[in-house]
Amino acid sequence: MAPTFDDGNSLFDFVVKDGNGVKGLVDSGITKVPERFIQPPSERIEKVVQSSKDHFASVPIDLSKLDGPDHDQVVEAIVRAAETLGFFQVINHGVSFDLLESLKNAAQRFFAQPADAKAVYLKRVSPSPFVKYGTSFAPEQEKALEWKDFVSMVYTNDGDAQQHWPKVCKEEALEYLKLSSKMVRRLLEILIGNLGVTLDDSRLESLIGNKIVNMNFYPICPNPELTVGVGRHSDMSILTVLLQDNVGGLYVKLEEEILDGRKEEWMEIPPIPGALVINAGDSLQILSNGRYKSAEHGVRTTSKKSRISIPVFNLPRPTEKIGPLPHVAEVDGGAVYREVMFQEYMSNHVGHAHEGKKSLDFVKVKAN
Ligand SMILES: O=C(O)CCC(=O)C(=O)O
Repeated sequence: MAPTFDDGNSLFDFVVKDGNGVKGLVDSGITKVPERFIQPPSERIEKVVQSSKDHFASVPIDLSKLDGPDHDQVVEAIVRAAETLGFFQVINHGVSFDLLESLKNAAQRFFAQPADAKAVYLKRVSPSPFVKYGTSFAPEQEKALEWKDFVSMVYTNDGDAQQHWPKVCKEEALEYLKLSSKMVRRLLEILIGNLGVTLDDSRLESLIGNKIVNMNFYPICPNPELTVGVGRHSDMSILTVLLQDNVGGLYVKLEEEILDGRKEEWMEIPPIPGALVINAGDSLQILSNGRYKSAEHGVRTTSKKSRISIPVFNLPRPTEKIGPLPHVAEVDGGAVYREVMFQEYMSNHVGHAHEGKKSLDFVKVKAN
């Protein structure tokens, strides 16, 4: 029989503090979503549109063509996607289909473990500062919890990853991180080059040298219309790479310029076998003085099937200063963001519940 939670606190303890997660809740046999997970209507991802068949959200960019006669068109497609939607999908990205499959299986293995095996990585008890298991984004700060469990693995070096990351998924996660990093470096060079700027190797590496692999698990949800898997937010990264399974649920919010006066709309980034999803993060928006769009996105839940996604966040190193590139700010007639040390930006971002692109306000230059 499903457990009864007498009050919100015992539910919170069961899901968050004891590490049973949303998966534990669903496995216990609940038939309706507890109050604590019900999102106010303004936070639900409701007005959704399909991307048309020829839209770059659903037509992947073939990165192998960067080495052939279509090089310029591919560069243009990457730039256009980063300037408008902030999202695109890629194939021939250097991560094999087999590895992508193994990676999804590895994530399934992690979450299929009993709660006790996962709970050793809960925030306050994890044996390693590099591994954290949890649920939702900032449970203590959130009025309504997100319908998601996750494990987060920070990369420092191979030795630390081999020693500290969970055995059931570390090999696949590490390989994925390494192979996708080569592609990220190439994409970054293209995007920075398009701004008319050349950065040396060490600066480029510092901008994406802080890497985190997450594995997300979204259990089936009895009332998907009331919940979110992930609330609307933007990433702190320069670029995020994401593998999703075939369930679907990732949506990007269309920016006002695209909507042309229409009300808020969300476009699905549909699953494409073998493709990886790329999105621009806040750091890239800041660096480009707002020319590239850090995409506001979120995840819907479903009652049909659980879902897996595996993002790699390619972030600036903690002591790296991020601010608009001087050349771009000069051409644009001024910087719209102030410069900060990335760790300051990160502390502000992780200290708050998801709230769209609000984290960018932290560095926005106020108009006089
Ligand atoms: O699961 C997804 O598709 C997106 C995940 C995400 O936005 C995140 O982990 O920040």
